Amino acid sequence: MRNLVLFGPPGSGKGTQSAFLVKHYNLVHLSTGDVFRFNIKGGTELGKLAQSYMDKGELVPDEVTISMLEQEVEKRPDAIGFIFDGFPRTTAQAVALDKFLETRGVSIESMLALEVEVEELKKRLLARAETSGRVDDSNLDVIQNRIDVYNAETAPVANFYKTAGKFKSINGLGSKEDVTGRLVAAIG
Ligand code: B4P
Repeated sequence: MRNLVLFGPPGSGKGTQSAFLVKHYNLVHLSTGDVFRFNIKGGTELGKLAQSYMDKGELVPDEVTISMLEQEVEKRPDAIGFIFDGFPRTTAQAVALDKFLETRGVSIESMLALEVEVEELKKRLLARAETSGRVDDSNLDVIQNRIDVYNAETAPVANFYKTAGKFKSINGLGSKEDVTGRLVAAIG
């Protein structure tokens, strides 16, 4: 089973690149952000809870996110592998994911970390806001908070995969196709 973690700051291209990689490798795409947005749209209790954090650029609490992620994996017993997009975002989530996969006799193959400088991230998110209608993309203070939360809580997750020898750094600048080419070369 091929399980990949696509990692990087907000706007680094995780969702964009996942769309290509799932087709290329025939994997299931699991974006925690997409699942939260689906629930917000549907007005579920989970959606209401998630929205109160997402609109401010904060992370949704670990226990909620971890249990949701596990349920999503369990819905796909047919999968030959997953792309985890936007998960794990904290070290506690990374530890929980490892344990969960271990109970299923599988593991993460590698973490692919998209590296993009801050000014480019802001530019991309503000451009997306024009069409996405996402509250968390349209306000520069919220974007800055998302980047700060990433640096404080999410960036350290890379060390977890570095220690395990599974970390791969990918230059996320350039055209979407250029970035895809680098990812495919790194995945092999
Ligand atoms: P996500 O949905 O994961 O949102 P994101 O980080 O903004 O998306 P992504 O990185 O995939 O966007 P992309 O660059 O592809 O998370 C949203 C929120 O959900 C979080 O802030 C948090 O509140 C919550 N959440 C999610 N997961 C969680 C977890 N595990 N724990 C707790 N909370 C969680 O796209 C950005 C734009 O850039 C697009 O417009 C795209 O077209 C453009 N772009 C991409 N590649 C480009 C390139 N090479 N050149 C130019 N533009 C490019």
